[in-house]
Amino acid sequence: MENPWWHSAVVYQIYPRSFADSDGDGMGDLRGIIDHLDHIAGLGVDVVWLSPVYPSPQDDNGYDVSDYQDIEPVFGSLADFDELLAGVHERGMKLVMDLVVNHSSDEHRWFVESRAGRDSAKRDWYWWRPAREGMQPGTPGAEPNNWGSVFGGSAWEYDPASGEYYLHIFSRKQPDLNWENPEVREAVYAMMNWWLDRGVDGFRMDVIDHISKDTSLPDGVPRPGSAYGDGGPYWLNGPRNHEFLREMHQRVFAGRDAMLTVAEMPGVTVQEAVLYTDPARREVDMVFQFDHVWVDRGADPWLLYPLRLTTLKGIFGRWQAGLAEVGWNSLYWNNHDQPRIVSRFGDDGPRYRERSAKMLGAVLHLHRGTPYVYQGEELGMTNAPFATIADFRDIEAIGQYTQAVTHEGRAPEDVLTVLRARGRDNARTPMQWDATPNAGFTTGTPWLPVNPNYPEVNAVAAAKDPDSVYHFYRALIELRHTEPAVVHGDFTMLLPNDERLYAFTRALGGTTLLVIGNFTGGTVRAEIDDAAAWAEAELLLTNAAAPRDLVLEPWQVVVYRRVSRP
Ligand code: TEU
Repeated sequence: MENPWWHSAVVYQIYPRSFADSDGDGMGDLRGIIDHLDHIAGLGVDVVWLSPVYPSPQDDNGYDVSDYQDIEPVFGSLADFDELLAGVHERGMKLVMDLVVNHSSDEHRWFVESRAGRDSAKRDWYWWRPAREGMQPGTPGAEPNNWGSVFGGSAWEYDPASGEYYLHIFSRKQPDLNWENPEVREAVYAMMNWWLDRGVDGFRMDVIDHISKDTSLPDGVPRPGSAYGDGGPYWLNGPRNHEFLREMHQRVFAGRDAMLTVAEMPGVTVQEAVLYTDPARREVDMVFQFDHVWVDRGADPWLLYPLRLTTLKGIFGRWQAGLAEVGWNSLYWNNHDQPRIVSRFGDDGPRYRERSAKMLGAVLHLHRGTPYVYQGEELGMTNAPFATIADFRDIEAIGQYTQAVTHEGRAPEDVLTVLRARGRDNARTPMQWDATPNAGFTTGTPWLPVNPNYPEVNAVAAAKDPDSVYHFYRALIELRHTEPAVVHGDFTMLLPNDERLYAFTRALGGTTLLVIGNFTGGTVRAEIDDAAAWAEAELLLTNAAAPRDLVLEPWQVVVYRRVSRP
């Protein structure tokens, strides 16, 4: 089969709420995006992915959709959307929408109808269940099972009017849709076709490995120190998940070759990802796996575990090898749920912020797969200085804090330490456009304060400086578009036991690329096979002075190329 276009593509993610505000209400909007399309196109990316812009009560910043076929008025109108789509297409890029159909908002008319009574025609569109046998409905512990919600508290909400509970893996304002019901599936497919017919080029599919549940809804293993059990095994990659995606493919994707589907799948394994992305099975193009962003998590959710580079290399190495023959990787450090990568695995201090941001970008982008750039990553944006829990806006941070501190007796300072490092609001501070007040994001009061480092870290400054992170990302993306070994080359991990250097080769035909990233603030010599020859090879890209004898400066990355003559 011919290689699909997205094998050589790079995707840029926009979180509309935090991107650019055109009307001074403190919230980003579609016209703000339209105004800044040249910044994105200038990077050379191929695809823009928009986080949800649908009408929503914004309980989870738009991941709670109350109407799948319209635009949230705070963001604009369908006319603005069409203009944005045209602007993206004019610049030779594609536009991918977020698809949030594991759950809807509780304010969606489907749920309003479902909630109206036990005999509602849409009752079965969601997961309604009676209280645990022998228990008084609505009393503590009477929930249908012991599952905890991802955002804290029980995964069940009691509805006094009908005496039943509904399931919500995420917030109580995000009831899970019942994919067992064929009417639900048909309604979703119809909506997806409506957007594709309007001209959009694909979907990023939110928690799409949660849509099939074990319908017996058994209790989960109790979580240590928590009142709740782990429902994950019963809602992740459930028995009918592949079947549902194949059906979606038949009803929606078949015959639309120019589109892109990326399935967000927390907890997906390499083996399952091969099945989900095997083109012959006709499910999805690629998955977002989570192993590498969970690398610094451990048994205790409220402890910070330092990065072990060997573990990270083990994870990427496993994914690269597992999808080498069949299937396809996506590559990301950042999105709207992850802390900023330069603060997480790099050094966000003044001396090495830019250099380490470039190193991290290069190491990621030169793997095999489709890279994703999250807004601000191309500027080396950093985590924000959150002082107290009152500084956070994210429902996940607030919900988890309440559960840990109020219900589980954790020390507030310990919980805050983890939220400061991992909290999703780190990714959601407004995009830093220039050095004017509020970083040029808004003329009003931003919904979440701008990171105070915007006078130095901003897009205008980056555009002017040829050595900026922005121009480095541009060069990386160009390399993907011009050097076939970046797209198709075989991947070999080097130095798997080294805690300081991340090194690998990519080989295609007679061309071999060598990538070495220094993950430390010290000088390190790369002791690899054939080092003398590599030291003389063509240096394609670096973020510091050309090294001698493969001695890398702090946070340096080098990309060498050798071409053997036939
Ligand atoms: O995220 C799913 C998901 O896996 C998150 O719950 C993630 O594990 C967690 O936030 C890490 O801190 C998707 C969306 O990307 C996220 O923004 C939504 O809140 C969530 O689904 C529910 O729609």
